[in-house]
Amino acid sequence: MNDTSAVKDALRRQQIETPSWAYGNSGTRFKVFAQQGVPRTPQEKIDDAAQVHRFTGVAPSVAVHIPWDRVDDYAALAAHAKEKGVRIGAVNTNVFQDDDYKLGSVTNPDQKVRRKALDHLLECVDIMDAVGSKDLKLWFSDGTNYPGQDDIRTRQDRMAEALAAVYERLGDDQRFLLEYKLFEPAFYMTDLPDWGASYAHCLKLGPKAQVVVDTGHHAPGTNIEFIVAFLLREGKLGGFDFNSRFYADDDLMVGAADPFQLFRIMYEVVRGGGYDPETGVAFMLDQCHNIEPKIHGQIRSVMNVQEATAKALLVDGDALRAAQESGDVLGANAVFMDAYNTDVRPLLAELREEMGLHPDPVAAYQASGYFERVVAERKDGQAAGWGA
Ligand code: AOS
Ligand code: ZN
Ligand code: ZN
Repeated sequence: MNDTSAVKDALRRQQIETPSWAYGNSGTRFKVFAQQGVPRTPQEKIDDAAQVHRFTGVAPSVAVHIPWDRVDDYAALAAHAKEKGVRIGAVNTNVFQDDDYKLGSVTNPDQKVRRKALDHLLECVDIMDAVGSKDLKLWFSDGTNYPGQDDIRTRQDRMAEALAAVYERLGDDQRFLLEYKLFEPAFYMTDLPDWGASYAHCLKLGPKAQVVVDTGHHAPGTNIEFIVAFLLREGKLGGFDFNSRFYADDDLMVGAADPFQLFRIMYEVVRGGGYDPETGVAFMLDQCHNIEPKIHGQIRSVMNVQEATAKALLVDGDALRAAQESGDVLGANAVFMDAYNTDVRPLLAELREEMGLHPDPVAAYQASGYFERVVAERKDGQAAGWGA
């Protein structure tokens, strides 16, 4: 796409979901650093997410995490989001933070634990109904630490059984997004370690089961854009959990470690027809801000995704195809790199002004006084969930 106004139109339609847990205190297993002005309630996390949307114009939804965002009245929580100008997006399940899950959740050898985990997943579908969410995000920490600890194949049977039960419970306009992760917290064997395993389970279940690609969950050197291209072609790419990975699942700001990789991923999204919100590919952030300010970090992350997207949209498709078809290896690569090397910041600043926004979302947020206000108002902010 070369025409600037078409690129801007596409960018105007982009929707990037921020996670409620990005606004709470977070850290490593060594230390959670408490920050000032951090939300005390799920409602306040939504308020912060609304600020990201207010200044970027492209972050209209916020993912919730159960039980971290547990409330008595979910319909009221959805109404609160609406009042603040955003909506609740994916409902994230949590079957990893309970003593019972030491040996796994849905793959646990103990039937009672498996039942408890499944009940939680089904309860999350009830919550989806109440808040009007279409996406259930499933991530399992299940796996083993020692060879022989449990039977790998039987655990796959248990996984399949649980996924089938969740699938059955989904409404017509709901789906689940199945995440995979190479390792951590299990270190010898993970029950859903890669996209192939997630894909195979989803394929068996049907169209309401799709794969989510967390950019931090791969072995070093993995060609993530290949995975994206493959899943899109099969109609199985449900969405992304964007973040940056330096060593393992660092969950740092998307675009920080490897902006070129993010561009390559976004190019495959655009190329594969997964860009428009109607196609159902969810662009979610899965990040935490342990040492940096959180709302500011989310705004920067949204901007990083926007920049990579703008560059991907700028790839001259005709020139690229011509070079590819004539076997012009370096010509094709040059077309690709031209787009990547374009400074898209002026275009995005212009777009924001056209959208009635300040051209510099970070500066506008900092000048708004929101942070100072919440620092004064909120004492004893809530931990995001980890190490609380
Ligand atoms: C865990 O590593 C995954 O990335 C999940 O998406 C997880 O649910 C999320 O990080 C919130 O805990
Ligand atoms: Zn994730
Ligand atoms: Zn992760």
